Amino acid sequence: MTEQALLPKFEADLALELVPVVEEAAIASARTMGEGDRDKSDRVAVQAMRQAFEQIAFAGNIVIGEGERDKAPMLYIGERVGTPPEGTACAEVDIAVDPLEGTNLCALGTPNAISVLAASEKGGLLHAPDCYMDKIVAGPACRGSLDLDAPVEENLKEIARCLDRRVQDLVIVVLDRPRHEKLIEEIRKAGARIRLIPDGDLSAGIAAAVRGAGVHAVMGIGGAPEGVITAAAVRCLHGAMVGRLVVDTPELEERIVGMGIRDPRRVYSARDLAPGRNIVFAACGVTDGALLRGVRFFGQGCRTHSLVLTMSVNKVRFMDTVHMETPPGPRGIRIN
Ligand code: VTB
Repeated sequence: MTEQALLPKFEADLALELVPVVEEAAIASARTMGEGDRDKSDRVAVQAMRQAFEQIAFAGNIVIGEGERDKAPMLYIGERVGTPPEGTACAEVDIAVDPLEGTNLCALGTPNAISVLAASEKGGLLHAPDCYMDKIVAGPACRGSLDLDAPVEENLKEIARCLDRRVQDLVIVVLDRPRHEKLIEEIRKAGARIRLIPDGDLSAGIAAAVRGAGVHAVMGIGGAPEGVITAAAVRCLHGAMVGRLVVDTPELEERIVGMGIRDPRRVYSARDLAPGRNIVFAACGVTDGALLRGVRFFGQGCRTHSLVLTMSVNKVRFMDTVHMETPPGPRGIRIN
């Protein structure tokens, strides 16, 4: 359960310190955009993110990362990151990372690849297994109205009612996967509009939790680790989310129970997935997307666009940063 909360000032300071971590991972992977090598794009993002963590004077503990220690050389679950200051007591911070969310998107140069992390006090983020999660994500108006066990049409009617519009006026994001054939058919039958995405249900979830992004909900099955990070953002944005692990084999069920999850079929809310009192969420665009611009390189550096959310310190920050590689020449630094 949630241990001692961090101080709000710590949350605010940490948020700003964590921005370079997603920025560096985004810059490194953006350099590989379009190379068609998703593993390389991911690898350089992980490397850059890990190095950037070292610059922060804190005691970070990876709770969602690249996988188990023996399979992931870096940012594995349980890895300690950061450089805790010597001689002073330092609050432990749990961290969930996805150095490159949408490896294919980056490898192909298509929209919505991001580098992302969430941080909270110890115990503030569910240690989700690397399996699938069935989810519905929507904005604050839909809190308490989403039901994973209800027919698709009913959820859509509820979302439409909460948003004071007709079902036909809704845009629902769904990952383009064969497993969603029935879901897509039911959304179509109910009359809502659909945006099929090749990858990246995490950034779609953030878009659904804010107004004006042209997305009203995300429905369907995606990664559970991405689900926890989405929940961290949703909590900061006061949005609505329900999720349930997809447990389809006895082996997986055993693994999940072994991880301390008593009821593998439990329906989680955003608060259950990210119960922390202090939450920091940071994302940086790799390729251009609905919410964030991708990394733009120019002669003497590059420019990044990040989103930073904090929960107890209620802030949504967009950060537009010019990274200068060398001292600018006589013509100065280009900023757009
Ligand atoms: C989704 C998607 C991610 O994984 O969570 C997906 O949003 C789920 O796995 O970008 P499948 O690809 O097996 O459907 C990603 O595609 C990659 O992490």
